[in-house]
Amino acid sequence: MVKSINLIMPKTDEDRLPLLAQSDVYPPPGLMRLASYVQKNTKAKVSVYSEGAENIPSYAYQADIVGVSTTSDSHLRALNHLKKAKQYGATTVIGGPNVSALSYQIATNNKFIDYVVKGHGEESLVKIILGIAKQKILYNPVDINSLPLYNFSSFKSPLVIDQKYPVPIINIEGCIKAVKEGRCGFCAIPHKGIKIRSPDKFWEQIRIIHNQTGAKYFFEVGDSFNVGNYPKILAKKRLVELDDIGLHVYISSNNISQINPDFYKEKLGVKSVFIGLESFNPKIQKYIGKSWKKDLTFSILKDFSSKGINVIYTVMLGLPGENKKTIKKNLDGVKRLTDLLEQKKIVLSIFNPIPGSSIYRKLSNNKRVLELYNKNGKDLSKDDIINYPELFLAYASQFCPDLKISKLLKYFDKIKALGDSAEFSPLVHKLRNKFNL
Ligand code: B12
Ligand code: SF4
Repeated sequence: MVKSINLIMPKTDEDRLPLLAQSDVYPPPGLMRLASYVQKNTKAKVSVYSEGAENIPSYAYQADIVGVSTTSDSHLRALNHLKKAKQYGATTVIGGPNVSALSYQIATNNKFIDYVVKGHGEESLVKIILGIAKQKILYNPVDINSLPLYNFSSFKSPLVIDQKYPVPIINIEGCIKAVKEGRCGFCAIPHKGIKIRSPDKFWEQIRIIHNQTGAKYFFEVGDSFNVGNYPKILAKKRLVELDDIGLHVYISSNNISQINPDFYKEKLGVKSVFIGLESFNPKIQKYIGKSWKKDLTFSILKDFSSKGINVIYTVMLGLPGENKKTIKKNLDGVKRLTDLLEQKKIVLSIFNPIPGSSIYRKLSNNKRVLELYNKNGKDLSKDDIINYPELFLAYASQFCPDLKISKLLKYFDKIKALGDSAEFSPLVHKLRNKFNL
């Protein structure tokens, strides 16, 4: 009998706020990749739904297998979808980034979940479908180059292509900065090393989606686009018919000196670059393992901007060692950088200690943080539902002893006001409510 598999991407939880909600509506590349692999390797019928695009219809829960993705900010919703699917009698599977460091807790606490998939889902899902999965927690890494390209035919939620927002694709896995200098302290991405899809496949993937949907603007979600000579080879292999395709890419501050904004614009059609700066304080940068050269970085970003390429950069407040002085330095840094840029797009957030990151490991071994957090039935070592605002406060009391939450929120607003469209941090409104600010 042909099995039906429904995959669901939940929205960000209600009490959190999405950072880049507009791209939430597009088919999620992780689930599209899973769907195409399953279709190639089994006879199952796969459908993908996205809660960013529609309220999940009840028929989406009525399948032989229902798989749901989870991030730290969509976990509650993910659990609710799986509960509903279980009520309809489905075999339930959870996967996604939030599983990597919490697989044991998720498997233990949620009896309505049958399988917990760590890391890549392709092989594990096929094993579940074929009935040969032996454990509740599965881990089966795959090589990105062995995976089929996908189109959006299994995406069943309404697909609206808005050329203003880039459609996500995935051709690069891993981060050049993490490989060269180690992972940033706040980063919980589990991939080791870097895997890159052949340039032919990169453009072919774009061509398939472009032909199917008319989309002309794509978001390569790989953690760093500037990997060795990849951009150069991509430019050489660019298909003539894709001349008018635009790209949005992540660039890494680690090897920014190798980037030529002219080349990115003219040869690759890059329309927008996203760079993680996080802090303008060398001491904090050192602590989180993300140091960058100010003059060089400012000058390359200015160059991008003057060529009409949109520059989006991230700033995170509340990192270890943050105090009034360091926040003021961030404010000053943002002022100086925004003055250089034509567009002033900052993704501003308050540091969210997520499981899997090295800072999380430190705080979860800190006796005082645990004393402060583990109250009212909460237990950081056992729970999969984490109260991040409470955890942030417990962490901040030990890792940022000179930081006043009222100052943090005040300066958050000041920095936010400097950007055209600085985004809201998920933690901020919770903290505001708690402190009546
Ligand atoms: C692109 C992206 C986005 C896009 C999503 C576009 C889209 N429509 O999907 C946007 C900008 C909308 C976005 C939003 C958010 N994101 Co985001 N995002 C990414 C990014 C850069 C790439 C994700 C991706 O596509 N990877 C490639 C695919 C192939 O991998 P994958 O999604 O992990 O899927 C594989 C496995 O995880 C697994 N899998 C995934 N789901 C499932 C489900 C089942 C059933 C199974 C079996 C397996 C499985 O199989 C897949 C294939 O192998 C990652 C960083 C990264 N390098 O992964 C962050 C990342 C996933 N995002 C993250 C976060 C926190 C968010 C937000 C919560 C931010 C916010 N507050 O708004 C929101 C949440 C949105 C939501 N619905 O929950 C975190 C998650 C951390 C964590 N531990 O949970 C990450 C890891 C970034 C980070 N530095 O920490 N994001
Ligand atoms: S935060 Fe970004 S730059 Fe730092 S290790 Fe993670 S993916 Fe790489």
